[in-house]
Amino acid sequence: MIWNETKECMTRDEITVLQGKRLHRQVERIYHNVEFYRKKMQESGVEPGDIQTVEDLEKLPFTTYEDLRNNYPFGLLAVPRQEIVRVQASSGTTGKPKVLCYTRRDIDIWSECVTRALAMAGVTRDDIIQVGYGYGLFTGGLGAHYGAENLGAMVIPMSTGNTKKLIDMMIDCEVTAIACTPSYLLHVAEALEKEGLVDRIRLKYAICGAEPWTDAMREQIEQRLNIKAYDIYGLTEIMGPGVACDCRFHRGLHIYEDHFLPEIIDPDTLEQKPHGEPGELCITTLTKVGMPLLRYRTRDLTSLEYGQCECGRTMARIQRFKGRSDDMLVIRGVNVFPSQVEHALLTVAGTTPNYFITVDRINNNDTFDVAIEVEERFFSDEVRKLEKLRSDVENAIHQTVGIKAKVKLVEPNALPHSEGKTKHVEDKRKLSD
Ligand code: DLL
Repeated sequence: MIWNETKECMTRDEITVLQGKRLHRQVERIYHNVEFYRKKMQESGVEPGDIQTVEDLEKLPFTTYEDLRNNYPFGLLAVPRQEIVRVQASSGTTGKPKVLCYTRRDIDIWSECVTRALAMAGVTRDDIIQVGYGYGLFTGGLGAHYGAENLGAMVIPMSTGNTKKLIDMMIDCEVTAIACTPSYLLHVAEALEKEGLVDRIRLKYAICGAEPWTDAMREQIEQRLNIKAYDIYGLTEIMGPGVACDCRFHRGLHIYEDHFLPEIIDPDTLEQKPHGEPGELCITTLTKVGMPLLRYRTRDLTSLEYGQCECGRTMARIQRFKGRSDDMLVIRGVNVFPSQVEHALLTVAGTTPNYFITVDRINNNDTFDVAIEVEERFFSDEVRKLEKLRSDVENAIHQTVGIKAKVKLVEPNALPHSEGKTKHVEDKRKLSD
């Protein structure tokens, strides 16, 4: 099945009734099949029968990424392992990744959600789409790929890392749509401009996500490439890309409420916030079979708009993201936790745990700078040793985090120290304007 207009335009009452039914069924299944949730519900005296409507959501326990890590890799499965046909993963704060397992049906629903998102952007089976998200454990590549195939479009699985080839094929195959991170698309725009090739492309749409971006960035992409650009949101734990996407009015990202039950909570008190108020987005998966999650704390800070959109869709809209309630940074589309840098430093002798990360966006590219205090002796020894240490640190960070940092080694006490919680990060990007 492709775009389901009926579902996307249900009345609020119809959505609420459908969500209540699916929530009830999901909680029954989870209670009987996932020990982690059964124990949590028993601890708070909640029985599956207590959950009949969306109003009962508050009685259910939250799920955090620590819970996922503690149950790595298959502890939260709600089906026998033989029913799982795919695993995807995303980096966690330290060590083990967060793993997500899909049944065949989960993959079908994921594809359908991405198909809806592409259709919302105007992509049809007549389009030729390049997928420029990474393929592999990251959900971007395969998620966009299956959604576009399900739509019936012609898919070119470019993945990341070869801009020249991407541009060549974009021109030769007369590509009309692209799915990639917004910062990468700006990089592509720059390369096209440099080679004087902008007039040679046939691109009409871009579906960009995986990292925070601004309306200004969207307008720049649209103007420089003469296309329409759309925002797509998602996270590995819930599914991958396609949890929500914006329409041509760009008044927030429509979340597919028939599959995902969103709520906004206060990240400190964990109380639910009234409709429209800002806080942390939590999502309960209503139809996921393999690894369903209850009240998953995304850590993404936003608010939800429930009024009908000008496009006619009634599904709630996620408003501009205001950042995150934890210390995760999304740099060039990659999730980075400062503690990963700390772990990388532990593997290199001569470094200290005193580091400072600065993230900025210069010419639409994210910069990732890390300053690290190293032992005094490196400054009295030959320069060669300092340079070797710098390159070891760069490699260790690259291996742990997955992207390259620009590393600067400094003398002991050169970085700001504090008695209380030391600040390790400055994010200079203005992403919430
Ligand atoms: O980034 C899935 C994805 C792939 C989404 C391709 C869109 C396109 P993770 O690697 O698990 O999954 O990272 C999820 O990235 O909690 C947000 O903080 C951030 N994020 C994802 N999409 C957006 C967006 C994929 N459109 C984390 N705007 C999320 C802002 C986004 N932040």
